[in-house]
Amino acid sequence: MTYQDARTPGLQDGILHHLTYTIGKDAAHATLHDWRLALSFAVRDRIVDSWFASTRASYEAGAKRVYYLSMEFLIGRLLGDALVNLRLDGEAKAAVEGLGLDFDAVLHDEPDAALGNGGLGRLAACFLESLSTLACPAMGYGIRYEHGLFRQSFDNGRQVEAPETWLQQRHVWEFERPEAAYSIGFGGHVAEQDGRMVWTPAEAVLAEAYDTPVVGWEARWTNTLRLWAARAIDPLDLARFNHGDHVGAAVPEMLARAISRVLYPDDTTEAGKELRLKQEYFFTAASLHDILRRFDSEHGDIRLLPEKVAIQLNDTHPAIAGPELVRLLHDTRGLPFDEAVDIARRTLNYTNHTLLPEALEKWPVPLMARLLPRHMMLIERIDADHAARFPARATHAVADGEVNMGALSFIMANRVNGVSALHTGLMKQTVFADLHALHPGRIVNQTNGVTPRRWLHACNPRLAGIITGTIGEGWIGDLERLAELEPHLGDAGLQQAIAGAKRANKADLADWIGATHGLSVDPDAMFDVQIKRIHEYKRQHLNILEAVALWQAIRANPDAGWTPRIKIFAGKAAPGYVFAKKIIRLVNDVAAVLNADPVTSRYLKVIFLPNYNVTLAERLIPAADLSEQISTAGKEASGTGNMKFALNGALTVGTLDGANVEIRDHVGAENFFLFGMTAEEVVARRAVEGHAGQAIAADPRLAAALAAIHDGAVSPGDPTRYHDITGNLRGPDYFLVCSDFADYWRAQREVDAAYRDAAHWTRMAALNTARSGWFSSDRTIRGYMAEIWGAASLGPRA
Ligand code: 26Q
Repeated sequence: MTYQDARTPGLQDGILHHLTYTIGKDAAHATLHDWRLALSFAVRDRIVDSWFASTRASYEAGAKRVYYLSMEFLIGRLLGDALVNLRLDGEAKAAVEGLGLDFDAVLHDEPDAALGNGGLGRLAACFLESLSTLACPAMGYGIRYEHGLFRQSFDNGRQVEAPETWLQQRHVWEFERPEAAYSIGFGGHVAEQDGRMVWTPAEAVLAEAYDTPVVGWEARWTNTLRLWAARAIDPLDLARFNHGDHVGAAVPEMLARAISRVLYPDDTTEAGKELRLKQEYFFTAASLHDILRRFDSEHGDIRLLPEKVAIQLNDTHPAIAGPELVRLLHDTRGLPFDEAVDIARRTLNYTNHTLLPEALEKWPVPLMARLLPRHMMLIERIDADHAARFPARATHAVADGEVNMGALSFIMANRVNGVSALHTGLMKQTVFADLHALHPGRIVNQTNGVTPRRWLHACNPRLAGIITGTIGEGWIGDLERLAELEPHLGDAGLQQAIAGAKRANKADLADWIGATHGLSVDPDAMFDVQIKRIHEYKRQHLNILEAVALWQAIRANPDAGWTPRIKIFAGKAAPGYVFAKKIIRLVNDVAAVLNADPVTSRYLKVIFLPNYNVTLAERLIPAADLSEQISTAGKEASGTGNMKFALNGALTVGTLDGANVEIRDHVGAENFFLFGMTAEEVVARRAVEGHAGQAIAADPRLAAALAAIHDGAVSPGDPTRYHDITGNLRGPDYFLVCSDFADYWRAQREVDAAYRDAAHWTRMAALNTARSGWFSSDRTIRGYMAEIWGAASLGPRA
């Protein structure tokens, strides 16, 4: 079934039409790039009808709209996703091959849109897809960064960053909307005029909209992702130009464009950066103006706002939405202050994604007051009024000369949610304990999810085909139906097919690794994968320490029947995070030594794949046997990679952290390799004086692995290279790598033994797939709709 009617020509005609009339090339001279653009335009044509129909249906229903405000949308490539959701993938492959082209090569020509750092940005992208699949009238708002997350390469094992340039190619999915543009002010002063406060900004930039349609499964519904680009209001300073200053005349344009030039590459706060605060206000203000303009065009009475609009703040990055909305309602529209605050608070909701103290956003009061003077006044008043109503506790948003954006978001939100059960519980007990006591019921949990269209159906066609062959294709739009697989898992043919699909995915990956990185890997070895941002709390160094210990054990006893393993790492470190970059170098150095060892490399190889992104994840996850989810308990808010692996039939070795807890509950403890301290035990352990030293003294393996690294076994020309890492682990070891090492080693040896029983392993892997249906982002979005937004589906089937 394809979405084609009498007016739409066949896809091949569409491709040729766009090649000629949009790209301006004839087939004889077209490059792969031209063909990819032509196919994308032809596919985009098919989305537009669904898009218009959705927009019409939203207006006609007068339904509540959901707005998802996020600094990051890590969307990756869009062509394959669009084809799958339009159910055009088969026709497209035939059409492209009919033109004599390699379909995969065409798909792989698309740049990976990396407008995000990691989990938070990818979650936003999965949510947009699910919002469309569920026919929830919604819109995503963000920034159209010219440069997304940097490209990573290695120079002698060290991370090197280069600018990412996705927009240097034509971005075929977007529609420029010059008519939707708003002036966004900064600085200046505030004065009272006729009893109202009036903010006169010192400077202003233009926010210009670019819309990308987001098509849901089977094109049931299509929402919009609206990204804002910054422009100067006057593109040229004519006075300067006329005085002969031709370069200076372009400076205002350069300064304005700087706001949407580049994504901040840190996934923990880099505090105090003025440009970052400007980015936050820029996109939040533009989005709120747009939301109110749309509201006004549909409804008369602004008091209806909370009934007709739900705004979700993706972390505190858009937290300035609170004061900005109050400013628009009170200063601009003249509502009484208390009513303005009440309306704003009933419209806004806030998702918290981290409890790490360094990632909780705080802005110096003087910076806020200089850049957004009226907002600073409003923040003080909102905070004072809140404190006056709840005098007993210290829950201020403004304290110690800083604005605490988490507290501000909490005070200004109808609902505040965590992203896994454990994380939500910890929010109540730790950072938001006092605010939670004042507002019990405000904090709710919505455990994260991932879209099964991209993360199983599209990225793992072999497994998806087997599932569909067994239970039909209903699972793609209703992932909990994967449970229907379970009664079939005793079938030897099905087991063989599942094992065969994994083996073929691994062979593909092995070929790719050989061709692109020159390392030969045996597809029958266990593929052990840790892919995520590099962070001490995620403990890539625990994984590599175990690799060194295993290497030593194999060397000491090469014929002990070791289970062959390939340890695969990928992930970027924030450019300023020195320790994380050192971990990358360590992994690369360990890889060089181990892979060159003729005795041990039959059993253990290590590779760090550069430039991790959504596309690489789509290649690795279907080929993984083992998923490393080994963060210090209490630190990973949820994780979403963990869900993608389980869904694709990888077993997890993991701690009781984030959504790991819920994954284990769903797939069964016997199908999950648990190790390590609980969040509570972590807190207690940290209080033990000399915990790392004790753990090292008790575990000769750990001591030897640390000593090898310390003594330069993997950095022979430079023996002190890793003294910062070994010093940290032997000393403070805040993330308790040493204290969890012995149990991690134990769990890994259980993994080895389990992998040797291939039939049993396949059964456990298949059970992971069959029992992961709950981790669909469709389930998550249904939860937000019912418990946070009060929004209804407008679709026939959702
Ligand atoms: C803030 C201020 C200044 C500069 C950067 C930042 C910043 C940017 C990105 C702070 C945090 C982030 C990203 C956080 C993030 O990705 N958190 C992850 O969110 C996922 C989705 O909920 C969870 O699954 C992960 O556990 C969590 O780490």
